[in-house]
Amino acid sequence: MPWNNEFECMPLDELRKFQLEKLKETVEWVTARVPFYRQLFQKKGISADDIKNIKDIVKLPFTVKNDLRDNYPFGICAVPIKEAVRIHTSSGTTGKPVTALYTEKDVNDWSECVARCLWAYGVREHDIVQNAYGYGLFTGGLGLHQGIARINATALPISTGSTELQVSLMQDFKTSVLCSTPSYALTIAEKALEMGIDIKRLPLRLGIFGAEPWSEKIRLTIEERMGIKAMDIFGLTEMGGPGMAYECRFQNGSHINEDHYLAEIVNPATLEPVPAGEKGELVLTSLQRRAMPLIRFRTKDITRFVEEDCPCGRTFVKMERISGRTDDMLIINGVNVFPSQIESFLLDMEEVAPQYRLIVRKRGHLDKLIIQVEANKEIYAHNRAKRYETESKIMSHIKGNLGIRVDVRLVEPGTIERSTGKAARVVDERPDQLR
Ligand code: DLL
Repeated sequence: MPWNNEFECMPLDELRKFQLEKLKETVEWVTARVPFYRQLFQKKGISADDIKNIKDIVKLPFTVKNDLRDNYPFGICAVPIKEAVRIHTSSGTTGKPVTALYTEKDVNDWSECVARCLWAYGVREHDIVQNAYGYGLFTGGLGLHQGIARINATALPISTGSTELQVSLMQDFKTSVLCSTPSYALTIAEKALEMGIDIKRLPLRLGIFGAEPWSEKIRLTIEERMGIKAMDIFGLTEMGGPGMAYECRFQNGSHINEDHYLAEIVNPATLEPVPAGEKGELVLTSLQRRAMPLIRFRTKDITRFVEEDCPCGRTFVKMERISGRTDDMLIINGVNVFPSQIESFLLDMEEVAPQYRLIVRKRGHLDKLIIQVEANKEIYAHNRAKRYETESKIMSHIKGNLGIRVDVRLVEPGTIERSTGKAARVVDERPDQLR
C-alpha cells in the first residue's frame, strides 16, 4: 500500500483534473506576484484563462537556469521573504548558485513527497536511516531528513564525509538504510574493505541513491559490494530538492509525484513535445509550490516516459532513469560523446575498477580526451605489458564504437580522488570550457 493512496493511486481522469486546477492556480499566483512571469506572459499574450486543458501547458513559456541566475537571489520569489521559512541553493558549478525558497507549506509538501519515496522503497518505522547526503545548503541532507521524520523512522544525520565514521557507525548502530550519492556509496564500500569490515554481513539492507547520473551497472556493483537493494531517488533544487520521482519495487522507471509536478518531455532542439515513448529533455512545472513556483523549467536531464501501467497500482507516470544531461555531452573534434557511453564500457571490463576521470585538453587545434582509469589490483601488480594490453583494448573499443581516438592511462588503485557527494568525473581543460 502506498504512503498516500489517495494521490499516488488517483484515477487518471481525476488526477488530470486536479493538475489542471493547480496549474491554473500556479499561473495566476505567479502572474500576480512575480514581475518576471507577468512580463513573460504578457509578451506571449497568455493568461490563466487560456489554460482550458492540461495540454494547454505548451502555450506557456519555458523557464531556464539563466532566468534564475539573472534574477539572483530572490527575483523569481513569489512571496515576501518574511513568509519564507527556508532557503537552499544548488552547488553552483557554473557561476552563481540557484536559490530555492520555501514557505512552511512548501517544506511540508516536500516532506510528504520524500515520505512517499521512502515508503515505496520499503523504509519503515523500525529502520535506522544513515543519511550521508550533505546537510546544509544542498537539498539532499535536509530533504531526506524530513522524509525520514515524516514516516517516523530513525534518522542518523551524519551528512557526507568522515568515511571511516560512516562505516563504524553503520556497524555499531546497525544501520539498515543508507542514503547517499551512488559514487559516495562506492567510496564507503571501499573504505569498509580497507577497515576489514564486510558490509555484506552488516544489517544494512537498502540504499537510496541519487543526485547524480548512475547506470544500471553501477547499481549492480553497489548491490553486489554492499549486499543491499539499491533504489533511485530523483529531484533538483529548482523544484525543491529530492523526492520529485521515485522507484517502486518493480524498478521499471521512477514515478513522478504528479500532483506536485507536471512533467513534459520535449525535443531540446525544437522544444516541441516528443512522440510518446521517445527520449528528450525533461521539463517540469511545480503545481503547488508557493515561495518559488516555476513554469516549464528546462531541467536539461534526458529521459523518456515509460508508457505502461505499473503493477504497483500507482497511477503516477514513470520516467526512465536519467541517461545524461544535454549539457553533459562532450564534443571531441566534432564528435558528440556522452561520458555515460565511456562509463558503460569501462564498467564492463574486469581489468579496471569503477573509478575513472575524463580529462579533455586542447593540443594545438585538436581536442584530446584522456581517460584515466584505475586498474584492478591484479592487473596493476602485473608487468607493464599486461597494463599496456588493457589500455590498448580500451582505446580500440572506443575508436571502434565512438569513432574517436583517446589516450588511456591505467592508474594505480586508489589514486583517483574519491567522491563524498556528486562525483566530478569530467575535467574539461579547454580554454573555452573552463568554468
Ligand atoms: O541533486 C537533489 C537530490 C538530492 C536528488 C538527493 C536526489 C538525492 P541538484 O543539486 O539541484 O539537486 O541537482 C539536480 O542532479 O537535474 C540531475 O541532473 C541530477 N540528478 C538528481 N537526481 C538524480 C538521479 C539534487 N536519481 C540534478 N539520477 C538533476 C540521475 C540525478 N541524475
